[in-house]
Formats: sequence, structure tokens, C-alpha cells
Amino acid sequence: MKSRVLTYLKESRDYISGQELSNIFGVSRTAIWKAVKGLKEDGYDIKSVRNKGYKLISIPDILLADEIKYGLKTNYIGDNVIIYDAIDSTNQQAKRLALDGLGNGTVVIAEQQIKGKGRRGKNWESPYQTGIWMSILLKPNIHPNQASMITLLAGLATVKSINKKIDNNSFIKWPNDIVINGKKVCGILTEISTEIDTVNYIIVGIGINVNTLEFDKDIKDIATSIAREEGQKVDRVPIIQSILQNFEYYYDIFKRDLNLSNIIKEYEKECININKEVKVIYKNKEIEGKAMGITPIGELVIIDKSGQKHTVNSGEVSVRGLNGYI
Ligand code: BT5
Repeated sequence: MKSRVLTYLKESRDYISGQELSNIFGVSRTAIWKAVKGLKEDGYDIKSVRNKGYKLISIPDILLADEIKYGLKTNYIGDNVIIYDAIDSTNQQAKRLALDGLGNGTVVIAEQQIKGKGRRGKNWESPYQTGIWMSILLKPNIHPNQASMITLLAGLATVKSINKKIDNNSFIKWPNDIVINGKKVCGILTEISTEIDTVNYIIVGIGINVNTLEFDKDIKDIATSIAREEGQKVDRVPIIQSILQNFEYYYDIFKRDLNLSNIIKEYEKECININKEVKVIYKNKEIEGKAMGITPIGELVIIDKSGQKHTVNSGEVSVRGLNGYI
């Protein structure tokens, strides 16, 4: 009842009376009053005026599954959205849910992660209500060695969503970061469970600093948030919706082609590495050279000083000249 009342309140620009709502839903006015009370408890600011009824004034800055699903234009990503106030890691939780049988496209989000994960055991700081800490559970019929391309799809989906919101452009830093003004605003962690040559499930975890104003001392020189760059607080729900929509769009193309050939051009436009001097630590070797592009399977192509070409499919990359970011 709460979500049905909410939908009505959102759609009506003016006051709507309790009697009208009770007629529409065929329930008592008390049931309507209870639903409104529940919404107020969830943080919705709803004005009640005698003889006029109810009017929605503002929606809360907390993440609610109904808010995310309301108006979400996807076919399956986000059909099921599960939100936690606090969890160890949304990737970990998505894994547990995958083992419990939850389906393709399930989205797990937390207001706070207690043990947010970066790559190779690194930590991902995820303070309460300041960011988007989100994992998408996927069950594609692909070969395990195609899975790393999904990180690139998530990066492209996210960079486009952030750029829709801000004046200052953000860029992908291949393979799994998004940076604004040379600082990291987003990191992506894709994890996979496989059999010999099939995939059980893939979890793509996206962490975005949205309204963080202060960072811990260990990352304050390399991290930024959308709000810091924009100088104002930003709503998280539209960004989440946009990411899920963009992600589904690119993911469907990828599943059809099983490579990135139809996405690469767009990706390269958003990628800060291209045509820059880069240093990559790859398989314990350091490669220095110019990043030339991305291959159809998502590798970074580098030409070193002696003219030798290298293609790397993962690694720590630093881009020369990226202000404050190594
Ligand atoms: C990443 O790893 O960038 C992947 C981060 C993925 C986070 C998401 S949140 C939802 C999902 N659930 C999870 O548990 N994880 C995913 P990596 O490239 O290894 O970068 C990690 C490094 O980034 C750390 O060692 C810090 O230096 C830095 N870092 C940590 N927290 C940060 C933050 N909030 N913003 C910017 N940099 C951060």
C-alpha cells in the first residue's frame, strides 16, 4: 500500500485527499493514513492539510528499493533490488545471494560497507550514506576468460551516468577506475565463480564517492567525490538508475557479440589513457610507453619506446600527468 500511495503522491502535483486515495485503492481512510505515516517514517516529507489532503514535498536521501525501481527503464537489471543499511561488502553479499539461488540482474546496495573490497585484498572505504556501494549479480552464458570485459562495460555505463550529472568531465582510467580532475571517484571490482569452462555467476561491484566531503588521510590525496567536484550535494537514486540502464544496454550488446567490438569506439572516447604516456605493472614487469587503444576483447595496447607493442589484460596503470594521481 505504501508504494502505491507513494506513486500517486509523486504523480499528483497538488494535494490529494485521503478520501480520494481510499476510493482509488478501495481501502479505508485509516489504511491510507497508515501508509502515509509509514512513508513519513521512511523520511518522506509529506504535508497533510485538513480538507485538502496530502502532498509530497521531498523524498529522503536514503536508498529505498521502491525509489530505485520507480521509473527504472530496464528489462531485467534491477528487477530485484536489495538494500542494506550496513553490510560487510555488497560483492560478498551478492555472492551469498547467488548461492541462495537469486537470479540474474539482482542488484545489491548498501548505505555502508564495513569491509568494502578493492582488488587483491585492498580496502574500499565506504562510509555511511555518502556513496553508491552496489553490486550487480549476473549469470551469463559466457566463457570465464570473457568476464573481464564486464568491468569495462560497467566503467562505460558509470562514466556516462556521472557525466550526465556533472559539468566537469569524468574519465575511465582503464581498467577499473573513474577519475575526475586526476582523482579517483569510482572503482569497479568484478568477481567470478566458474566451473572448468563455464561461469556460475559474475558479480560486478561499483563503488562511487557521491557526497563524501572528507576522506581518510590515506586516500585524501588520490580520492574525490562528485559533490566535491560539483560543490554541491547530489541525489544518488538518479545516478543508480542511469547506471543500471546504461549497463543493461552495453551488456546486451556484449552478450550478443561476445566481445567489445561495437563498444570500443565509445569506450576509447571516455578513456583517459588513450594517447597518453602510461606505466603498467603487468605480471611483475613494468611496461612504459604510449597507450594506443583498447582491443575488441578489452586489452590495453601500449607501444614502448623501442616501438614494441604490448597488449595487457589487467594490471596497475598509472598515467603520466594525471594530477595528484599515481
Ligand atoms: C577498486 O579496487 O577500485 C575496486 C573498488 C570496488 C568497490 C565496490 S563498492 C561495491 C562493491 N563491494 C565491494 O566490496 N567492492 C565493490 P582497486 O583498484 O584495488 O583500488 C583500491 C584502492 O583505492 C585502495 O587501496 C585505496 O588506495 C583506494 N581507495 C579506497 N577506498 C577509496 C574510495 N572510497 N575512493 C577512492 N579511492 C579509494
